[in-house]
Amino acid sequence: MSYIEFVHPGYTPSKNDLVCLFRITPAKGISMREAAGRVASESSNGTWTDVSLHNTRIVRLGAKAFETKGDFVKIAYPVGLFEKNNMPQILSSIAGNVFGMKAVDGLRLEDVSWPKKILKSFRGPQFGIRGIRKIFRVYDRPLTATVPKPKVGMTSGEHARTGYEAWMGGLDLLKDDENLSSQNFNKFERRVEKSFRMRDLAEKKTGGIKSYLVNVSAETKEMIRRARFVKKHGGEYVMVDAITAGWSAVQTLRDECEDLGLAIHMHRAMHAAMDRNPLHGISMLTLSTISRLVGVDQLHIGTVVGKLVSPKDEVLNLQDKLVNKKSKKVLGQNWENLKSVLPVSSGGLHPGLIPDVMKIMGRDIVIQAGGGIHGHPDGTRAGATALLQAIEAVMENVSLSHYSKNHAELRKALEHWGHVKPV
Ligand code: CAP
Ligand code: MG
Repeated sequence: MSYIEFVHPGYTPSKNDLVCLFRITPAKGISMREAAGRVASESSNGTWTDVSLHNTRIVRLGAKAFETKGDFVKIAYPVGLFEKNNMPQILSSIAGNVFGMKAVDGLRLEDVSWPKKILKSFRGPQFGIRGIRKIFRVYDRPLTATVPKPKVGMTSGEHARTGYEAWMGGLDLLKDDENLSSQNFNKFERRVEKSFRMRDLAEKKTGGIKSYLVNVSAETKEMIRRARFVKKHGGEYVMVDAITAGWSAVQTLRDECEDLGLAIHMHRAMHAAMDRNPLHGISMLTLSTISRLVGVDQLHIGTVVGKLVSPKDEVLNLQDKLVNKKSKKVLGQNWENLKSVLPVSSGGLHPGLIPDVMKIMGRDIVIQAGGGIHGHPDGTRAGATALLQAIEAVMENVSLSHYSKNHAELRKALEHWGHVKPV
């Protein structure tokens, strides 16, 4: 089949088609129509030359580039091209060789709309936002988390004590950093045992419900062992660096977490290697749909105002894809009965930025601050309290400066960082 046989202007996708939105920068001498045909061909069942085997079944499995607007092209894929519940195979098709084609100077997978037959073959989130809130019995404010900083280097005892201080300061969640796993100075088992002992003590003293996002990222069988260890020690969550661990590993972890009843917090480390270039790679929006399908319960989506790139329109589109039953943004998506994913705002946050974050993202989020808590002049516990006070001020519709008059921890945080937007 020649490339042009994969171009079908005016085709209307069937409800069974998977649809991709690509941004295509054709190579010199290649028209957009030819580039679209090449992308549709290479990502489905074509190749650079005609081949002898050519029958209706094969033709029917070919993708169809059916709409071009500027450098954005929509391509429809028959569901039969894909294996259900097999994320690696689906991505090897729609997000595989195509990125290396000489016919394009740039190619970015902007969004994917998933047909019901594929959607239903994945587990989706176990808890959803409602289920997560039920763990803490906190329904009206953002959940709060902190990562002990320096991100790696503490012993398991120092880590657990930092967690205790944060929980005693009022936070809901302790979180491992993305590159903390089981280094010699902070072995996984020791950290889990000590941190949950501290958690139990903090719960007893505060009367609040506390939990811990334990990073189990590792080789898949080891991740399963670590998840079981967390469960044995009374944990409610595991955390996984899903992009560096790999989607099939996350699918296996998701299956295990169903049996263990553990929620999954997904860190997105390495996403910016794919999504930062507006002309080439895979958008965070696409990655967010994969994350909801595979079934994480919480996902980092940026802050707009913090230290890492996260444009406002992207953050709002991500919230639409993760939270709503029917997403409207970009390609839209009816998520059927798949539960929602709780967005996490993190990266350079401190109390002075909380009003901005909540104004943009609302209250159905997790707010994570690492440096913005442990860098507080009076230490971790005061930093945690200052973060909660900033949230309380927003909830009561009071300015931070006014609220800080009777809240010393917040006042100290504002004196120290003001409203600085870290870079
Ligand atoms: C934040 C963080 C998170 C980033 C990840 C860090 O620490 O722990 O990994 O938020 O980025 O290591 O930088 P701070 P994103 O609170 O001290 O900045 O949330 O955008 O995926
Ligand atoms: Mg981190």
